[in-house]
Amino acid sequence: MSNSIPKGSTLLRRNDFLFGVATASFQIEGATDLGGRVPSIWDTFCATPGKVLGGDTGMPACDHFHRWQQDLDLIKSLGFDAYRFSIAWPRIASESGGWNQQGLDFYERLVDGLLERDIVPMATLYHWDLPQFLEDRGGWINRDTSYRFTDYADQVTRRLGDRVRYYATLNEPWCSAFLGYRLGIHAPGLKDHQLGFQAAHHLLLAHGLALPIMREHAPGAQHGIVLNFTPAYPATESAADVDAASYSDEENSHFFLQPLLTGQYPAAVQERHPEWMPRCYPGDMEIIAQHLDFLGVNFYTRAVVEPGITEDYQSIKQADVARTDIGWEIYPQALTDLLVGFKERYKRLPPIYITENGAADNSPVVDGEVSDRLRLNYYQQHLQAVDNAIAAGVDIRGYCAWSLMDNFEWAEGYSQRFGLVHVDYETQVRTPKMSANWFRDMLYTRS
Ligand code: IFM
Repeated sequence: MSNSIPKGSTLLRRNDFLFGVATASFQIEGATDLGGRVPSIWDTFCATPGKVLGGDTGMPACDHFHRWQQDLDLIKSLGFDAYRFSIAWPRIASESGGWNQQGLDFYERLVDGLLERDIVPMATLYHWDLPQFLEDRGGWINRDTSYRFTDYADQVTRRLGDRVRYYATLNEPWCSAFLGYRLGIHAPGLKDHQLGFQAAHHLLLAHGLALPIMREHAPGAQHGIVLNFTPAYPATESAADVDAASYSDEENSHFFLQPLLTGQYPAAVQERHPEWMPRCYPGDMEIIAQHLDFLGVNFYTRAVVEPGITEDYQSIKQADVARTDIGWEIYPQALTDLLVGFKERYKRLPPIYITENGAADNSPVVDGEVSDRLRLNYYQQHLQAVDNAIAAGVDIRGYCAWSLMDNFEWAEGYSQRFGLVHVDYETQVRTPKMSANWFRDMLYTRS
């Protein structure tokens, strides 16, 4: 099979460049009622009619809770160096305030299983599955949730310590805050601008409060956070479109990244929407702007925007552009531009890991094979985009494909398949796709 990443590319030449696959607890584990797990906001959201396509739920997902050993063998057989997974807070916490040892045992076995297979564990503490009992107390609108997260981070890192080599506090707080509390698209489904920004602040505060404790329990691990970015491009060169795109980036990207790296929310957002700004206590911004060992960057697509009629910006759908099956434009140059732009804007930019990148390609199994050509092309183009950013001087140290296997795609249910490995949800048979085999061949021929 052809290997379209040039042989001399930095990605393949550097043997310290980590290649991984990523997943998240609620999307793959299933077993939502086992092992002492308490309900999460996603169980509630799925049970609410009309919220998730097809009424799909976290059951059965990939039944990874029972099949994790087979899944780790799969990762090994595909030649990946690292596995980025998330820990389910609802498997660890209990409403009475105690900690569920069965949940901690599960993740301890998983981490040890990775180490036995010589796969680097990269754990995310929060990939959107807030225990429902905390949402009942206000969720991320309630400042207390940031402190409850800190307690949870304490428990996990106390148990797993340095065996996990990379810890991320949060995955994509933009989604938790804005999709969950501002736009009503994700759990818990609230729709209020101010609530969205308040949730964002409490998530970032949770991150900053937890980091010192995590470092104490896992001094040899790398500690960071994972953000998602959909950079905006102006629909035309008009000043209005350029301004709309620039403001969109301030609100959606820099509102999350800038406080982490400078201790300040972007002035453009504060000036335009003082009424949306979160309540901050003295000292919060210093807590948020802790040293980061790494920044995780999740990238899928770009947005093309113009001023909205009532909003500051609106996305417009481009005609005649390549798209993945979920409808997202394929535009790899935006990944290079984004990374180079960060290097230009932020003096304190930490080393970067691309913690998610991938495509929905719903190609079926035919005669035991999945010819996911769209996904394969997407990966080749985006690996080239990462290589170009490295050549431009950005310190990028790893790349995780999203995802190891098809899984529960949030509000889209099981309708969108992002996996390198096909999952038949009825039989739980896993079938590596053409893209998985391409990765395997590439990874095994690294110099
Ligand atoms: O499936 C999600 C993942 O949970 C977070 N990042 C984007 C992926 C694709 O939508």
